[in-house]
Amino acid sequence: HIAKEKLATLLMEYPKPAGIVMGYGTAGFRARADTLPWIMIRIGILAAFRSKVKRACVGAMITASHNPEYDNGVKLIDPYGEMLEQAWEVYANNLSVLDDDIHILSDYLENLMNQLNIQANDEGIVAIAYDTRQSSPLLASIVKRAAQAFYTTIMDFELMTTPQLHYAVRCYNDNGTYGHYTEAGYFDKLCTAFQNLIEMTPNIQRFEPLAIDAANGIGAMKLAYMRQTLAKYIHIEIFNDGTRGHLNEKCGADYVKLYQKAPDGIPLTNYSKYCSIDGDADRLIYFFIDKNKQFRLLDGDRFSVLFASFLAMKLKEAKLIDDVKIGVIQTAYANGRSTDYLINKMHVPVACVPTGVKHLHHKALDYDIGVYFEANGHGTVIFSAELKSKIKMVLEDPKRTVEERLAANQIRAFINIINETVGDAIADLLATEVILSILHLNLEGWLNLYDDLPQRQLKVAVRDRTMIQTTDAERRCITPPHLQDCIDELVSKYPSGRAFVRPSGTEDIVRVYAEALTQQEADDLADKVRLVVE
Ligand code: 16G
Ligand code: ZN
Repeated sequence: HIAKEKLATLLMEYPKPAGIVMGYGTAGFRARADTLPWIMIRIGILAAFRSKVKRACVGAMITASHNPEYDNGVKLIDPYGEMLEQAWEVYANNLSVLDDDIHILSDYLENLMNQLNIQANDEGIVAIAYDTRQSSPLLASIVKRAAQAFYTTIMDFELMTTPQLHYAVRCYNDNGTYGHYTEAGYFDKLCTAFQNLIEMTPNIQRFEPLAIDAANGIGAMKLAYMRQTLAKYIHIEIFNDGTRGHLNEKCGADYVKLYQKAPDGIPLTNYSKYCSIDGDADRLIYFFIDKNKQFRLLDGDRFSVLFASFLAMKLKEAKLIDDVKIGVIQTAYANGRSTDYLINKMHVPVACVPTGVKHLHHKALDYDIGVYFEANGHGTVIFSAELKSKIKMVLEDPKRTVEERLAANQIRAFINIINETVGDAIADLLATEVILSILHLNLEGWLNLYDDLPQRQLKVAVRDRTMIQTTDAERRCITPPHLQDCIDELVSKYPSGRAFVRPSGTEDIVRVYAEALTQQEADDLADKVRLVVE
C-alpha cells in the first residue's frame, strides 16, 4: 500500500491554498509559479501511476513556455514521446480538486490504483526536466519526491528544452532505436544527420550567417552547444541568451508573431536571416528586413510549405511519390493562400483540424509523411514505419539509379534531423537551414513562393463564450442559431474573403479571424463579424 507518511509530509510542506481551482489543459497545469507547489505533488503521483500502468518511462516537463518568468507549469509526456493521453487529464483534474486531507487523498489514490490495476511498489520510472525559470528547480524537486514516495525511479535531466525531454522519453522506451536518450545522444543524432545531408548533396549553397533570438531561455544554452559542433558548416550568432534580458520579455517567437515585429536585443542590419525561438524551444519563427526596410515574417504556414516542397521533390526523385501518402495538416488559422498553394500548385492534400498540437499530431499519423505546423511556429513532420522501410529498400536496391538512391538517402538523413515526437525549434531550425541551402533559396525567395492574404485577428469579450459551438475544424458555428448565416452573408461581400469565430481554449474570450484581398477589407470584415458576435 501507499507511503502515507511521505505523502503527509509533502502535503504539510506545500499546502494547497484555500479555494484554488486548476485545470489540466492543452498546456498541462500552468499558472503563477508561487501558486504551483501543491499541484506538483499530485502530478508527481500521477506520473508514477502512469509509468506503472504503461510499464515504461514517462516524462514531466516543468515550463511555462512563452509565458513570463513569474509563471510556470507542468506537462506529462507519454511513453512514445507524445502528450499525455486525454483520458488521464480527468485524473489530473480530479487530483487537483481534492483538498489536502491525507485520508481523503489516500482513499482516492487507493481506489485509482485498484481501478488501474497497479501496486504502489510496481516498478516505475519518471524522467524530469525543467526550463531556466527561477522557480523551476523547486517545482521539479516536489514532483520528484512525490513520485519517489510511490517507489518510482527518477531520471533527473535538469535543464532541458521541452522537445529534448520528449525525445529522451521516446528513446528510453524504444531501447535506443530512435536514438540515445541522453542530451549527447540528441545532439549527436541531429548534428550527424545535418552534416550527412550536407556532405551527400552536390552543389549545395553556402550557408548565410544566422542570427537567433533565444528568448533569454533554455534554448540559448543548448544552441551554444550545437553552434560549436556545426561551426564548420554554418555560422550561428545567439542573441537574447539570458545574460542580460528577461525570459520572453520583448523577445521570443510568441512576441515576434503576436506583434509582427522584431525582438529587442538583436542588431537588425547585419544579417540576412533571423529567427526566434520561444522560452522552452518548441516554437520557431523566421524573419528578415527587406530592401524597403520592412519587417517580413515567416511563420508556421511557411514551414509547412517549405518542408512539404522539399520532401515531395525528393520523393519524386526517388520514384517513390506514387507509393507514398504525403499530406499537410493545418488549422483554420492557416493563411488561405498557403492552403491554395499546397493544393493547387504542389498537389499535396491538406487536412484541417481544430486548434491544438494534439489534434494536428493525431491527424498527421494518417499519412506516410505528415507535415504539420500551427501558424505560431509549433510543428514537425512524422514518418510512417512503411515509409522508412520503403526508403531502405530503395537504398539497398542495386537496380535503382544513383539519383534515386541519393534522393532516398537525403530523405533518410532529413528524417534524422526531425524530432518526430513534438515540435522542436532546434530540429526545425536545422531542417530549415539545410532545405534552404539545398533549394538555393534565401528568405526572400522562400517568402515569394506565395503571397499571404492580408488577415486580422480580434479578441472579443462575451458574457459566456461556451455559447459559441463550432464544427468543421472550427471553421463554422453551429450555435447560437443564425450566427453562421450572418457570417456567411458578410463574407460573401468580400472577394477571397474568409472569416470564422471560435471560443478560446486558453482565455475567457472569443477569437475572430478574417482574411481578404486587402488589409482594409480584412480589418473591415473582422470588425463586422465582431459586431455580430458581441
Ligand atoms: C495552446 C496550444 C496551442 C494553441 C493555443 C490556442 C498545445 C500544446 N498548445 O497553447 O497549440 O495554438 O492553445 O489557444 O496544444 P486559444 O485556444 O486561446 O486560441
Ligand atoms: Zn513553447
